[in-house]
Amino acid sequence: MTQKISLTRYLVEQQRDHGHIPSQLRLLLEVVARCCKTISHAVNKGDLGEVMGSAESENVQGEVQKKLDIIANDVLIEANEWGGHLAAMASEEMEGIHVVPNRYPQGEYLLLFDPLDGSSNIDINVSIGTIFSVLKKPDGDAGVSEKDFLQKGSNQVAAGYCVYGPQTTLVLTVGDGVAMFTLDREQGSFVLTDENVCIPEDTKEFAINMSNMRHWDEPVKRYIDECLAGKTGVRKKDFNMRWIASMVAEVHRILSRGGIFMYPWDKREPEKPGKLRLMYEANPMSWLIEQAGGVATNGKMRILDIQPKTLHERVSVILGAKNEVERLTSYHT
Ligand code: P6P
Repeated sequence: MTQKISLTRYLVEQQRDHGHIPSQLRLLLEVVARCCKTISHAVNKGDLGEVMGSAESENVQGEVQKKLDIIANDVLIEANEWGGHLAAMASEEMEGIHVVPNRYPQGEYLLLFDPLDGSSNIDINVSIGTIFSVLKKPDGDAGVSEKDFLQKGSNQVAAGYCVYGPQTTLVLTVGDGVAMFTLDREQGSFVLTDENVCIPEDTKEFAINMSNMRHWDEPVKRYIDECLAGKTGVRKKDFNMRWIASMVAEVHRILSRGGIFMYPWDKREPEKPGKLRLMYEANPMSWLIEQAGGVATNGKMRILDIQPKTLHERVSVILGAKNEVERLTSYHT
């Protein structure tokens, strides 16, 4: 029987071989993984627990919060305060940063997360997930402020997500490729089930919310029209379409079998550069995609090169199969 490699063993051996996971970062990642197990347990309760439905409140984005949004956020905040590995946290569900309270030692890392992405799918039992990104606090003054978080995605030291679907799977990169860990509920631990994940450079599967077609910019309309023309058009091959309305599930599909995912800017809210958030959705997902051999742009530039101006800023996202993302990006430029 093949030996099961736990997340802890993977992180220890990765540090031994590549040196990218100092002990404080390993502690951070193991705490986040434990949070994902707790969140998975809460999500799986469904109507059998007191976790479903709206929390009758709105988040900083003006979106109605689900009870599980707040539960997931609280789990991550409470579990990451006392370890001494973090200086502060930022979340889609909180307007400002959460500085580690003075009663605990402060560490050198900054943790950003979307605690439960795709939460509109909770009530219909469709996969949702937790997305996280880790930065290092810039050297300098003892305190920590929001501006310390405003770093390019290329500065990330770790990024990942946990998808709560038929399996609960943690997907992680520290800059040496992408590894996947499936939750072994009997052992209560994440077990390595895939590493050196690789996205094919070509695909026949695209993901976009087609109901927004009339609002898209011309380059996106051209790209999608060509996909829809299939064999009869310039692409000379037929395409399949998916839209789950859960970015974590879409990215997991792409990491598992390839594809391209798009949430481009559109005319509905022209003042916004896109719908998805740069710091805790697009940046971690873009690094994972690049580490698996894919490409991630906002239509004009590499997402990881974008200099953030505000914590909750949005961005247009095109990510996945190298040749497809480069084709659509070339239509923009
Ligand atoms: P729409 C979920 O709310 C999310 O932020 C992403 O996970 C998902 O890809 C997108 O929004 C879905 O947006 O407009 O199709 O509901």
